[in-house]
Amino acid sequence: MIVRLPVLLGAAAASVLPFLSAAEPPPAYGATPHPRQLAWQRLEYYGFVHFGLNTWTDREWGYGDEDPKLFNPTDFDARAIVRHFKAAGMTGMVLTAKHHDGFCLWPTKTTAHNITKSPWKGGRGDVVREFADACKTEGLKLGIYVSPWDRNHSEYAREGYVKAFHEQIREVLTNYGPVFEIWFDGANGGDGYYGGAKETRKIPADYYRFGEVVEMIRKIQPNCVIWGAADARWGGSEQGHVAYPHWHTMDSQRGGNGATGVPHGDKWQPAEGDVSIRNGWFCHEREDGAVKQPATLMQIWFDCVGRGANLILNVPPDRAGHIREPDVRSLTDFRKLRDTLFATDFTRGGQVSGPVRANDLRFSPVNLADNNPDTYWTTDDGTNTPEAEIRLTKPAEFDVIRLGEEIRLGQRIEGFAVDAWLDGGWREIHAGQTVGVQRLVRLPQPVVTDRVRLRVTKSPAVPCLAEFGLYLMPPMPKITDARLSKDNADKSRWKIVSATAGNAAAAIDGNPETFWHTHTGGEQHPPQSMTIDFDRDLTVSAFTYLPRQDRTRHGMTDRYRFELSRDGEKWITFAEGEFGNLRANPVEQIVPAKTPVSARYLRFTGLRALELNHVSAAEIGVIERGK
Ligand code: FUL
Ligand code: CA
Repeated sequence: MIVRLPVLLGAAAASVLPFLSAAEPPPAYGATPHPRQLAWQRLEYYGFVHFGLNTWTDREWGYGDEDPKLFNPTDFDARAIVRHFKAAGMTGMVLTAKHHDGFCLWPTKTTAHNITKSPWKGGRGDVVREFADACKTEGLKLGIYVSPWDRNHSEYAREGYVKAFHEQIREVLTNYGPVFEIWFDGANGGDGYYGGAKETRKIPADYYRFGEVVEMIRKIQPNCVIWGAADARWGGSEQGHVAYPHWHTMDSQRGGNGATGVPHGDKWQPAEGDVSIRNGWFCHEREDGAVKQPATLMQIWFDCVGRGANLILNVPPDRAGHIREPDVRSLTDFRKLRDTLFATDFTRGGQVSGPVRANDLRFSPVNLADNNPDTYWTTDDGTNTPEAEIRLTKPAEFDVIRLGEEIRLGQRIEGFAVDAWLDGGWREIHAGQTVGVQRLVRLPQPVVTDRVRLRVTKSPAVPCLAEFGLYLMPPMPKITDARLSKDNADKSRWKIVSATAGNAAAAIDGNPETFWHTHTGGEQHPPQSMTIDFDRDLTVSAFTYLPRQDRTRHGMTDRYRFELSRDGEKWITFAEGEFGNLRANPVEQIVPAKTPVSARYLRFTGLRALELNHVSAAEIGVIERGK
């Protein structure tokens, strides 16, 4: 039968309509979330805090030989940081208690490379404790990142380190109260300090013995979501977005692509999109001008949360221990935009009609528009592609559609469409695929109507839909391409003097899409160089390197040398070193000078390739003094 009821009648209607019978809910379909995963999927949005020795060395990946004395924030206040996150609408935060450099931000017994060796608070500080207390006071959840890869530990790649690593996990999960998520990063770069050995170490398969780790965590904190090793997965980019169509499930035998998930997979393992509000994960003051703007964050929201993944947004403190001003502004304005967008749901108060499972009003389509994720609409077995109609209280203008499935019964829907009543007929305004815990659609332009129809077009079992909302996007500033720092010096008069191979001009054409590579008639292996003439003297305060942006890592160079010359004959080495984390996050790298140097010629040399055996660069640039 078809019911026509105003939304507000809701459950009370059942008692005044005695002919309606009580029905069984549909049986669960396929894999379903564990309660800890369901609770986690509802958290939606939380912070990420990368803080540690890299904050002082201005690097993304420490080598492991950094002096713990460097860690000395002058005005660290965990509470102030957590308050910013709370004001931003976040539900929690994850702290890098140990990054790849091995430095532990808590007084661990497992290694001497820890906070007790820092002058901060006379060696009696504990950053994990301070964040745990602050989160508790402010009502946010605390998560912890403990890097498996440890470039400091002398026993890394041997049994001794595995014990220490497991013990580190035990410490952070035992001594600081509830931890909602533990993060196990997959990076294993190979080389490092390793107690002075300074070598490359390879680890055998299953080296970290995550099976044991999971077992231990379940005993200490059964509600803790294990990211990267069990309960939740990487969304496949460090840009925050996940792919669409998007599945919460994976294949228990073969895994699958984390960005898309596996359709109707047998293992529930929802995705998290991770991204930094800055270019890098650690705070580099030079990146103050490149903080992601609210419009960019909104785009990320649609491409992450709007596809069914959780968003973890990194907002790293500086050396004072503060979240920097541009970051706070962006977070605040982004929150305002979201609040404005979701303040009015035009389906509220509307009249909803559609088929109901066994005429039981618990399964009424009214549940679509009650803004309650715990109620849902479903139909009789076999009615897999039903339609529901909503008559709005008055004509409304909207351009955002929000849908959500009752995921406790599994992820089902593979196709849906939304129609609007326009000029006396139904017109399809959107056709989509998956829904999952949440699907947000932005229409190409606003629609004005007072009648909307939702059609499920493909589902292997009866759909169970919890939410359907319509909203209007507030005015949004244009997204500007921030791939290249706007401080880069003008290159229009630059010329290539020479290159050992390849089309080096592509690295100074200002176009992030074109790149120099030395894969010409076979691979020209590193080292490979190119020399640039600035056409005048520049006072160089930093170099920039933009890795190729075409999603391949061939020739991406993670070891570099920059040399400068006044006359093209006598050269000085300006900087030589390593770009950390290029593989996962190929953003523009900035190499600052200790003191600015005046020069007319620049030679860039790629010393090592991430993949294959040649050198590539999308852009080489210079930041001048005072810029
Ligand atoms: C990556 C790490 O290598 C980065 O440094 C950062 O911690 C990011 C969240 O994960 O894979
Ligand atoms: Ca280029």
